[in-house]
Amino acid sequence: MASLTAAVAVTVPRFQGLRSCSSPAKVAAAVAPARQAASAVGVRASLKEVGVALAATAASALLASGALAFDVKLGNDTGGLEFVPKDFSVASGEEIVFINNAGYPHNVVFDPDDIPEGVDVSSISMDEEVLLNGPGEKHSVVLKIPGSYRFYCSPHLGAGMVGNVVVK
Ligand SMILES: [Cu+2]
Repeated sequence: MASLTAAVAVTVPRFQGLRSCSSPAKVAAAVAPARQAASAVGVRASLKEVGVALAATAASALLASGALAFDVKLGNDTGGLEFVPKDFSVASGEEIVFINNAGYPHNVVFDPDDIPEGVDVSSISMDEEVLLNGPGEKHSVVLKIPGSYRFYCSPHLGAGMVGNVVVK
């Protein structure tokens, strides 16, 4: 019992940066751009189209260069609520593709308090309320600044669906 309590105390607070409000001004600054985007459905739709176009362009470039993306499954093959893999490293600039696999809906939210300095979290993170609902739906991200990045699935944070990527 004591060890269980200790484990919870160590892991849970890492992802409560937005909720604990130890620095309300900082949190507001981090959240505001995402909220503005979420309120404008038209903007969201067109951004999505741009994203698809960019992804297609990136795919062509990757095919041409022979580079491969790093794939991460959302949900394991038996429906378990976890990223597979959940701890991994990539090269700076390597594309990471999170792919809905099982146990969805999922999403991929980077913890603004646990990414390298200088990274704009809104440029790499999904909004907390946006979900990948269908099989094979994806969230792609390219991380360029070296360091450690924590991320989680907001619907399944309580179930421990968290991960960490180190960019080298
Ligand atoms: Cu999830």
